[in-house]
Amino acid sequence: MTIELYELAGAEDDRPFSLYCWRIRFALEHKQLDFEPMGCRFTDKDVIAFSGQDQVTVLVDTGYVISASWAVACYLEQAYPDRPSLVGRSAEQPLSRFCVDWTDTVLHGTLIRLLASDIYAHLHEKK
Ligand SMILES: N[C@@H](CCC(=O)N[C@@H](CS)C(=O)NCC(=O)O)C(=O)O
Repeated sequence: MTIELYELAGAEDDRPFSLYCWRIRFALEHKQLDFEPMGCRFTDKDVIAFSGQDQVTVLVDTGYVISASWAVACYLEQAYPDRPSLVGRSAEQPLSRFCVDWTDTVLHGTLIRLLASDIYAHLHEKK
């Protein structure tokens, strides 16, 4: 069964722009797991209503529905222990969590200033 990754997309499905979902793309690539990208627009929340909330990141794997990138990363770590480790499995996890918090509070603010106009230019007519 294919892993599905729901992520924000604009006019082109192959230009997903959620920084949170990028993390999970990197995680899936790192773990060499195939996945199906599922585009979702800002105004198209019905697509992810099954997850019980209204934001991406959402990952579906063998019937499991996981939302929020950190929870998804931890799920992948537990579900695929034979694949290369990304966030660590015990003692290392707090360091990974620190990196995530730093990325959220420091790096995203800078990145979004660089990306915002490009995201706007590629929005779908549905937004
Ligand atoms: N903590 C969440 C962040 C969720 C989030 O902020 N998602 C944004 C995309 S970057 C979203 O879905 N925005 C659409 C909206 O709020 O309508 C995660 O790590 O996945």
